[in-house]
Amino acid sequence: MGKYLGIDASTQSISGLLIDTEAGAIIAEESINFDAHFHDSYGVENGVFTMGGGTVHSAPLMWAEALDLLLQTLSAQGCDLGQIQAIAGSGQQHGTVYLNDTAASALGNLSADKSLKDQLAGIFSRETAPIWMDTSTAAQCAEIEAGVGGRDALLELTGNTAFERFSGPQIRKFHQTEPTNYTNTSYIGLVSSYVASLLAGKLVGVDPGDGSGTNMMDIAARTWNQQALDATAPGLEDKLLPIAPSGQSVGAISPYYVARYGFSTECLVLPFSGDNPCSLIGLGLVTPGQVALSLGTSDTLFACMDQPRTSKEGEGAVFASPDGQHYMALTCYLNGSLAREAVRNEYGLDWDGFTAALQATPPGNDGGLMLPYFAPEIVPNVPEAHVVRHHLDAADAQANVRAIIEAQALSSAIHARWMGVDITSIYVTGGASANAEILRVYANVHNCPIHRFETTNSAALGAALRAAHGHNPADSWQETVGPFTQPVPGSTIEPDGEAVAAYRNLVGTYETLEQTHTNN
Ligand code: XUL
Repeated sequence: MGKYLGIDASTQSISGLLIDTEAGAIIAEESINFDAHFHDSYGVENGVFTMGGGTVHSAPLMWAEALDLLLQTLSAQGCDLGQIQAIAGSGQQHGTVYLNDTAASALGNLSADKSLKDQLAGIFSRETAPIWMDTSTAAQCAEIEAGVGGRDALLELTGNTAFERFSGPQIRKFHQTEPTNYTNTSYIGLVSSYVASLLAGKLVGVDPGDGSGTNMMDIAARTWNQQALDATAPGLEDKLLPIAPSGQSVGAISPYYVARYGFSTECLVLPFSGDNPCSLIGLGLVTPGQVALSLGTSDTLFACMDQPRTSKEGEGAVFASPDGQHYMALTCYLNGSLAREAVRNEYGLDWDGFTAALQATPPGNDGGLMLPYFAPEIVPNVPEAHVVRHHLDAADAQANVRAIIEAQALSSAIHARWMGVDITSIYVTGGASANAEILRVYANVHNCPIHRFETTNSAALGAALRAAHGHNPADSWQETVGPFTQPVPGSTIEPDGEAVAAYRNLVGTYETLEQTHTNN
């Protein structure tokens, strides 16, 4: 029992979330927005540099400056940082940070009367860090897949096919385009391990959760895979630290933070993980079969799996869970709110009208189906936007409302099969989760209860819970996450037998329609 800090180093901001496990409550939350504080000094927009040709980078020195500002702000707000027993964190996934041979000693000799920025400006062998939004490495993806014996071989070894944003293809591009700077790089870390290194005052390894997003880690063994490293860049193993188990402290916080912000000398630092793996914990998904669905701009489905199952069709990514035992499946649909709003606008409805349309139409929509690709879709792979209506009158507003929601729910069931998860409950978050009629469709399609979950910052919360568990490893994960991950009281929606049967019949028809109109 005690106080634990979770830090989320994300694309547009760095946030801190402090929990008190005795009270079962979040006791402080603060966020530093990069544009608000550093637009002028670094030139970032939305936290990044958009450099053309799909290249998107950010500034690791800015992240260090922002960390100082975050801790200063928390302390100025009256948070007693001296009571924090452990810190863990979360980082935007895949981004790589390149350090030279002065980094280890600069981190180890931080002086409390100068800022991190003033002391660390010289540690980089590359001033900028490519991040997850970078799509410039298609050639390197193909080369890495070929280098390990093909796409399926990489999938088998690492749990994922090569993605442009993943770290390995980004490292390969750096080696190819800046060979001297690559040679002068002593250490390559991820956003997560870099921020952990700042706090620990020493270089910290990448954890399995974030290592899974590199195309370089053996997903089952949770160690770097030599074959994948060889296919990525020469001498890479010498620039990486061993994978650091997510739950094991890497040591106490650097004396810099003790002197400057009043942290306890006993405060432990745990390895940071990726933001999605941390969200898995922050949403309470520590048992296989638990699934969370975020209904946002895009819709994202997260699941806790007992095995590192993979999708040959590229329906999703697989990451090791930072709980140290399980795996996380992540599937992202681009046509989330985007498509719901497109239908709402097309028929001139407000959200009440949208809800009324769902209430007025029967489950199964009398056979009317829609393929809702208002924008190109990730899952299934649909490169060009196109909307298909099947036994559905385009003039019938109410039937079209039901069709878009049923399409999204049916697609979420079809493309969750690769996860091999027997879905027992779904926690739903995000803007559209406020709509009980939408959730009812999901309950009936998946034939399981749906619970609404009000998230704050699930990645930072997950990080704080990881810190708590790392400090109290004898507690079960369920005990650790339970008090912080309860559904909204009264929000549970149970499936209805008749509607479940209607969808059981419809899912095959939808799948055939989808296959007819897509590449899958
Ligand atoms: C996941 C991904 C993003 C980043 C954003 O694969 O690229 O979700 O982690 O923070």
